[in-house]
Amino acid sequence: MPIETPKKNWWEPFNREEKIWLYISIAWGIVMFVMMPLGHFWNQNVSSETYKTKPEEYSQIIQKFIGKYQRKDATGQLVTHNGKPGGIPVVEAPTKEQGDAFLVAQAWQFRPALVLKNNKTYRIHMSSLDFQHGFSLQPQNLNLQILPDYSFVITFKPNEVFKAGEKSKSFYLVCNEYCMFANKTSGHDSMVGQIIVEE
Ligand SMILES: [Cu+2]
Repeated sequence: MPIETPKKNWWEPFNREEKIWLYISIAWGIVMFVMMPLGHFWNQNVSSETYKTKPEEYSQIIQKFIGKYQRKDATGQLVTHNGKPGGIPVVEAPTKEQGDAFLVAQAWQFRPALVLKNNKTYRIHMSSLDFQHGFSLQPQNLNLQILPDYSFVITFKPNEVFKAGEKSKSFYLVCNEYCMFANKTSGHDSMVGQIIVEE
């Protein structure tokens, strides 16, 4: 049986229910329109500080940065995220007063794992060595784009509340811009980085 043609009555006035929904959507539209400029004054916008760079140049900056700030354990061994020599280096980021921190996204990893002190301000540069990646800080839901050829700086101050006995909190970086797959063990879906906030 064919679908019946609806009764042609669009020229008739709205009924009560239609009117209510229409007013709700108009009111919501106005709320959102007002919220956007207000967000600017509430400091809800991420910084727009950007620099031109090149993958080769940024790769060298990252290497130098990791070489200078990678964490060492009590025996002087360099610390990595999984405790193995080839792991992602764990780096004690310098605060804003001490200098800039750097993060790189590359298929399919974020490097290094940054250690931040709670309630200190940091300037974190981020760039990509290949194609577009995403920076999604979980579970805080801060979402940014990481692009090659640009170094994007966020100014960032963790203000975590620690429970008694808790010394650090781990946050995950997830790539939220599809950057292809490689094989069963690495690819966009396994591209996860880490930020550690310490008291
Ligand atoms: Cu990615």
